[in-house]
Amino acid sequence: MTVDKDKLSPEEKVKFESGWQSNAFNQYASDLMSLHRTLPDVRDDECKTRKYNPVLPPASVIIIFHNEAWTVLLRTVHSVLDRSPPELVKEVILVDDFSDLPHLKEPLDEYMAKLKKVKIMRGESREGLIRARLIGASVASAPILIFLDSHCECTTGWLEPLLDRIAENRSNVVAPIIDVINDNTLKYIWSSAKTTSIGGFDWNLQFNWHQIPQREINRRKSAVDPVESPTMAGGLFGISKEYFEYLGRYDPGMDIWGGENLELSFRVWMCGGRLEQVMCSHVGHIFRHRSPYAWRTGTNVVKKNSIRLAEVWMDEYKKYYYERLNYDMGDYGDVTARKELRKKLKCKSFDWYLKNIFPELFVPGEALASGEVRNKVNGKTGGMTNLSPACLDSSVDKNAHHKPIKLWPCHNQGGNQYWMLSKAGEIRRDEGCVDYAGDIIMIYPCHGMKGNQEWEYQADNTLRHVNTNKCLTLTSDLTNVTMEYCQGIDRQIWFWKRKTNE
Ligand code: LR7
Ligand code: MN
Repeated sequence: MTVDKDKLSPEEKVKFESGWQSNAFNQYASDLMSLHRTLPDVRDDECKTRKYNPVLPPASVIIIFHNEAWTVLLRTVHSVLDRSPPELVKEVILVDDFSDLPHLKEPLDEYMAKLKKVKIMRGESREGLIRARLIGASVASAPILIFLDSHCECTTGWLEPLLDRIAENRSNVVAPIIDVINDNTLKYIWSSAKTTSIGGFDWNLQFNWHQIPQREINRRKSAVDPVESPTMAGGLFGISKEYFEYLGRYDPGMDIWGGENLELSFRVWMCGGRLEQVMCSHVGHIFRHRSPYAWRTGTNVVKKNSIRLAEVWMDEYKKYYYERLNYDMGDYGDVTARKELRKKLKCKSFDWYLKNIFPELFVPGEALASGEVRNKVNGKTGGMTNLSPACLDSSVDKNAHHKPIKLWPCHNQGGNQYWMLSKAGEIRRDEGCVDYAGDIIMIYPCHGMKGNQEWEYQADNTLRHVNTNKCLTLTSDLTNVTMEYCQGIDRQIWFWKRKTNE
């Protein structure tokens, strides 16, 4: 639905704006739409005729929320009840994570009282999504747990293929294909990219998507067979309740948001389970560009959660994440109990996981040099008038979109100044490579074919672009980087923080 804001009355315009403000999606549009709207059947044709185990175990569907919009939450619940065989949904458990919006109190209780299968749980304090899910799981009475975010819509046939995989083997942990519900129009969008991508992560410990590798394409008989996935996005998945408990649920020391998805993904694989993306199950999710609700003040919860998972699961590989943080760890609490869990379950090593489950991931250990790249000459960088040590700087987002490389005062905190020189001659961060095609020096997705992405760190500490035989050079006004013929002048001399042979 497209709402033309300019045609709204002044009062309606206020509602429209505040809907966006408090949700980071178009609540106004959602409020105009049916709670039982029809969705397209986006499944591959082959999915519509697939046969599943005739006796599937029923599920408890757990939906956690903090200050969710009324119509969006209700549509999530109705989409579960409307599009699942009734015998397969034993209950829907709503966990209110200490919301303060009034519609989520009595009005929600009253509304849900009419839906026999729906239970509402409320905590005494703000727990964050991880502990909120633990509350839901602790009261669930069905053999299968299905977790959903509170702004989802399930499509026809979403549930059976998930349950079927768990019925097949209780250690299969399954995620649907997560389609996009547009944050503005609320349109359910089907994109073929979703059916060719699976979950990964980068060394910032952020979840990302990558292409299904050839070995998985070869292994499966059909394109709609479930795909093994190194990680999952985290919000939408199914797991046997018994297996969830056996595996140690979640780390209750994780707060608010983040990290739990990789933690559970690593744990599943390393402790004998299997994580799958089920291609015949489609659930929509409203992806938003910012988080609309309050987090904790004064602590970086994502960093804390990520350090907890790195400490317990990543063995010697945790250092690649810590380098990004410049080893500024802060207080991440006590992880002894989680380490004991890993021992008790006799889980495999992270090295095994990388080699067997995610061999596509670039491992920084294979880099020749890493860390900040500092010029010999001080720069006039970052709009500062005084001269300061100048470092190569660029943000590299998940998709390695085309950002120019700039010069910025060295800040010694990793982040946008953390680079790796790969054996293939790439200057890279995650999936982004420094690329020069004769114009601006940019970040471009790494293609592994040398070409415009091949650099040589020469004995005189210059960075030579092999294709053009030019060197990365500080501009003569000391404010930017450019490419010039290599002369070994000071403006062409760069120092990497670490070299592997040191
Ligand atoms: O303090 C909180 N308490 C909550 O109950 C914070 C959040 N929540 C609820 C919230 O209302 C929502 O239902 O938790 C759910 C997830 O929060 P979102 O929707 O703000 O997060 P997200 O969709 O950006 O987050 C993704 O990554 C998270 C990492 O911790 C969780 O794993 C989310 O479940 C996950 N969402 C998905 O996997 C959907 C697909 C997104 C992708 C990729
Ligand atoms: Mn979400």
